[in-house]
Amino acid sequence: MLDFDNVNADKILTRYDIKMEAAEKPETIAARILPKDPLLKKVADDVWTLKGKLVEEDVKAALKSHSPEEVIQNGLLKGMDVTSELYGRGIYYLPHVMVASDAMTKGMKLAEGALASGHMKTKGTIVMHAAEGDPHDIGKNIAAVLLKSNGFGVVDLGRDILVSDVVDAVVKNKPMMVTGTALMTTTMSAFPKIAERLEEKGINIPFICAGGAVNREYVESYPMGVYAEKAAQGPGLATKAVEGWDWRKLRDKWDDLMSGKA
Ligand code: B12
Repeated sequence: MLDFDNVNADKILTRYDIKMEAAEKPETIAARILPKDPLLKKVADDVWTLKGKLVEEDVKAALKSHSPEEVIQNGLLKGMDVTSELYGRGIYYLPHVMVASDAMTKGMKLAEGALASGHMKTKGTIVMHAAEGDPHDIGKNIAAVLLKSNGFGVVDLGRDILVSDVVDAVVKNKPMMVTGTALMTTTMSAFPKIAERLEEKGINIPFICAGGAVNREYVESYPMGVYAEKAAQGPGLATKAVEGWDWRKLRDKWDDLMSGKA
């Protein structure tokens, strides 16, 4: 049996990244990301400090003096940004991410409700999904809210969606754009299959692909694929697609678009 009482902690493998970064407290890291406005900061704090019980009340309070878009972008999403940063640094673990995302989703539902009446006619329809076999949908959900809050109509198919169901939904809804999210190396291969089947049906629309499993090089290796790194890039890509940019132009001008030059 191992005798933990006599273990010399100094002789145990040390992760130097965590040791060095531990000098910075989560509050200090958060302060760099959080908004200054006290009401929006409260909303963001509810997300990253995992206070899901308070989020609805605080979102309602913030909506009295801020637009739903502001509450989403500068409140809820800032809270999620802090969570991602803490997770990336090894300070937060998976359960923290899950609880924070749950708090964010609760707040999003309320803020989205306040948005709905503002956009009766949408700028265009977008079909969204998380790849076949992939249960990771937090990023897709954020992207969907940002697209909706920018006036686009979203048909959200959900997560773990069969390649054939994505293709059928595109045929049925005739969107101006389709998106896919893949966080697992085992699921990203669904994207070229979707592209191939869409091409066979003569469909030629931008297919925005995102998620930690893919990168720009991979996404540009199949027809229609256009890479997105962050949810906040969705509305910019969709706006250009509505203006008539096809997937080839979105690829060519990608750097300018992302740096705000296009
Ligand atoms: C949360 C999480 C889960 C949750 C998912 C909950 C949910 N509803 O999404 C749960 C617990 C279910 C889960 C399960 C698993 N997970 Co997991 N999970 C994660 C974790 C910690 C965070 C993912 C996340 O939500 N990030 C935050 C969001 C905001 O990021 P995002 O989705 O990438 O979105 C950003 C961009 O990609 C972009 N974006 C995304 N979509 C879109 C769409 C558009 C249009 C646009 C413009 C932008 C955009 O915008 C966002 C940023 O602004 C990651 C670790 C990591 N570092 O990513 C592992 C991770 C993805 N999981 C992993 C694994 C392996 C699993 C499991 C297989 C574990 C297991 N052995 O059981 C299972 C899946 C089992 C199954 N097949 O069902 C691996 C994948 C490894 C790989 N390369 O294949 C990771 C990387 C962990 C690791 N380091 O090993 N997981």
